[in-house]
Amino acid sequence: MQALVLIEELGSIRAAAQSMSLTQPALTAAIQQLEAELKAPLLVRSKKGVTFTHFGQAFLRHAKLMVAQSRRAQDEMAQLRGHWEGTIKMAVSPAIGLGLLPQALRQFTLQHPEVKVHCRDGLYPSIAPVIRDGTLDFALTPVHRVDLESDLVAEPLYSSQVVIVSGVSHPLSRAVRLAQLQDCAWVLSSPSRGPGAVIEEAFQTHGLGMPRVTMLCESFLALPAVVAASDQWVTTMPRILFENSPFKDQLCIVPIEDALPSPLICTVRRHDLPLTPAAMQLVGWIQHFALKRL
Ligand code: TSU
Repeated sequence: MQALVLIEELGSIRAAAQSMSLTQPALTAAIQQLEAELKAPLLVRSKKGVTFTHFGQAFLRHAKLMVAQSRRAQDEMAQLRGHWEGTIKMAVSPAIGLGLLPQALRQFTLQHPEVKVHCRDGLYPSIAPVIRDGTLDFALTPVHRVDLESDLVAEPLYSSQVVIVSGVSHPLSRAVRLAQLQDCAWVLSSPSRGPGAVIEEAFQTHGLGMPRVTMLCESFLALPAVVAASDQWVTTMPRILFENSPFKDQLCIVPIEDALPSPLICTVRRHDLPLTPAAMQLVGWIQHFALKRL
């Protein structure tokens, strides 16, 4: 099962075998044995590489969850015995990555230097599939509570502050009403249902039509640079991203007086996969620093 998960992740049987310190023929034989047991072909091998059959894709969903469960079970047993080792896999939103995470990780790694932390960028809902399949232990991301899928649970941490940002020479960089920004070219920082959609919500609340979205930029590394490079775009971003942007001197906060929604940042996990003791401690540090902000 682990091999199948690695084949999908790494894109080849050879790479998966290498990463498991097996020979390619040994791994191929193991997969053939599994296919015989399941009476179904899982993989199609061709010159272009390896792909999953529809049996393979269905089986992979179970395999991912079982591999993740087994990792968690082993980590939990070790941690309950007082051996603080294993891995925590999580995703964070930009506001968390720049705000609470550095302090929380500092405390956590002082306490548990042997626990590996695997951290990636991610926002709900795009991150939901990898929480659902067990790849991630949890994500720290804004969530619309009404929008949360029923197999996930979200515990609120704090509300993120969002600002409207343009390049310094944008003709409407001093606008004070949302209505003035109605004809602007907007860069959305996430698809609808993500926190970038706060601007759509704000326009609706203020009785305006939908904003004119000309670009979707899901890279928070690129977003400030893209907006800074042009005098035609406006966007929304968490205030902390603006404050810490290397392009800050080419950007400005548009001083809109109409209220903008504040995305609620939550810890999101599968409802039936409890956190390991180590993951609980890391979340505990994040909650600790979230409370100190309030
Ligand atoms: S954050 O979740 O607070 O980082 C966030 C991301 C993107 C937007 C608002 C807030 C637009």
